[in-house]
Amino acid sequence: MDPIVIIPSSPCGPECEDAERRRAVNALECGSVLYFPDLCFPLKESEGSFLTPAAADGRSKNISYDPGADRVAGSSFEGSELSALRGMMVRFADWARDLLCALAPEYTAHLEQARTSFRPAEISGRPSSPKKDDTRLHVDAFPSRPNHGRRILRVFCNINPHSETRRWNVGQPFEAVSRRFLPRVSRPVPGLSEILYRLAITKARRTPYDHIMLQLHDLQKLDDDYQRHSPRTAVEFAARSTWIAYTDVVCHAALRGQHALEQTFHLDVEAMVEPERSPLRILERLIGRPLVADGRPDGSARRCNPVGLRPSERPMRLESPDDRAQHNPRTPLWAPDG
Ligand SMILES: O=C(O)CCC(=O)C(=O)O
Ligand SMILES: [Fe+2]
Repeated sequence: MDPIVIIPSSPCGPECEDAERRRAVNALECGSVLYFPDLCFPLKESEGSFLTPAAADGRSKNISYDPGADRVAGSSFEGSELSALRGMMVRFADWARDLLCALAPEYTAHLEQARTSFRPAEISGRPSSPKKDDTRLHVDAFPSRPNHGRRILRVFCNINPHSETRRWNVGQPFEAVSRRFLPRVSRPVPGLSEILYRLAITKARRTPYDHIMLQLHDLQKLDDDYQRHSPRTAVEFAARSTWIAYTDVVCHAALRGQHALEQTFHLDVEAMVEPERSPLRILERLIGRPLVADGRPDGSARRCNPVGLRPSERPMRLESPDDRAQHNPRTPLWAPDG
């Protein structure tokens, strides 16, 4: 798998063959970042004035637009300036959706638009706690927004007006990350998912999948040795370029850069061309049990059959050496929440 796949032309253009499009979607689902060096969201001339850190209120990392509430948060702007900023973000959200639909028509009916974000601040040198620090390698998982296995698909544009690149590191494939950190994933505290939901700390109940993804995110960011030594590829995304990634499997760190737009979409695993590439299915294969049965909206359980795996793919038991001393070794460390 290539960490980065460069797409020289727009996927919407007539010059792009269907076979090329399918190759690109396959690479995306396998965990590559699709990079469009010659494609970018067109800003209006008047929107150039938004490209200043002063556009943000200083309290939040990014300015965000919530399509459900039709509201911008995290900006210092007011009145007509705020409306114009909202207009830019709504246009970017539409542009990002059109791009994805042109690239992957099979996703069209299933894309759920989540937040849009505008990032006018320089990344490097920004103070942050290690868990919130996106300059450290991580896969994305949102603490307050459990997604029950749905994919996190994101479109980024570098809209820097001074030709400055945005620098990322892209780390190991998701399965390697999982194999490294799963043995350290602790059992969820019984009942915690329900309490967090009732206190409105989370927008939905965390499923076992959400618990594991959050732990992978935190364990990665908190592991200094991993941050220093794990394999990675450095990438410079040029000014006026676009990139797309499933950031729940692409291990990434954003090191440097200023002025970007980002649009998040969610997608059901079943809407993928190859659902087996999803982090949900990869984790279920490694662990040997369903991980969202509790969280499925219809309450149904899905079967997970690890039969037929190669020896290297045998289900892992989530145990740490400490737990082994205290528990029957046949008891998995991990058990359903509740
Ligand atoms: O701002 C960026 O370039 C990416 C930061 C990041 O890790 C994220 O948004 O998940
Ligand atoms: Fe991230």
